[in-house]
Amino acid sequence: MSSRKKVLLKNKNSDYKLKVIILGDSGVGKTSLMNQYVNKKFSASYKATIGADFLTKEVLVDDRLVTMQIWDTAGQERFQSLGVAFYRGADCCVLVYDVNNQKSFETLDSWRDEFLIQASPRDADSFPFVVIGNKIDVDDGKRQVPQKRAMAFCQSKGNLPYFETSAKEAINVEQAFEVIARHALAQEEAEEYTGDFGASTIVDIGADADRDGCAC
Ligand SMILES: Nc1nc2c(ncn2[C@@H]2O[C@H](COP(=O)(O)OP(=O)(O)OP(=O)(O)O)[C@@H](O)[C@H]2O)c(=O)[nH]1
Ligand SMILES: [Mg+2]
Repeated sequence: MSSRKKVLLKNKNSDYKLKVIILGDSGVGKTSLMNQYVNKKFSASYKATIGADFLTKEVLVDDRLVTMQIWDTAGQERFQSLGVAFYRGADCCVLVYDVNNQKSFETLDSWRDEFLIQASPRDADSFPFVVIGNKIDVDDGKRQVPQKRAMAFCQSKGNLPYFETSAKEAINVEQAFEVIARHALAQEEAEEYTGDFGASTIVDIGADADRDGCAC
């Protein structure tokens, strides 16, 4: 067994810090999704987000403790850029629309483009986006975007994971964020291995540890 093993050692508090950014039109439920996920609360009253705000949540991803910093942005300010610094270092971008609002679906692409311009990730094609169609609890008759159409969009953008949720009824919210965390962690690790080591250290423990019965 001659393969050399590389182990990524993190600093003492060995959490991974993951930055997740939620984008989408005003009123689609970005704040509600974040509140449902982090605080398990839902409010029916609408209070538009101003600028951006974040909540953190610690989660286990395959036995690794990660801290997700979830940034909720204001849909009303889509053309007022939050600035390049805000997007920098993002590990996953969540694109939210309202399944009962066709326009909020049609703007997903421009939210995605905007993110890629601002964040300018090293590899735009592989950057993890997750798409959420929210408010599925609303009367079926009011639905404007068929699931098939949303799935076709996600497929055309490189097979993006797609979830239909209700922040109100807590449907699929946990599941969506679990996948978001997983993709964000994979992205963070990929970035570290491509040279942005930050406070981490790569230790090459070599082949010796694998060798059977030979101390040389
Ligand atoms: N029925 C239903 N209503 C929802 C759901 N999610 C959010 N809402 C309602 O939709 C309205 C807008 O929700 P927000 O979470 O504030 O929307 P937002 O995307 O954060 O809006 P901005 O901050 O303006 O960008 C509020 O009245 C929420 O109560 C849902 O899953 N089902
Ligand atoms: Mg909001």
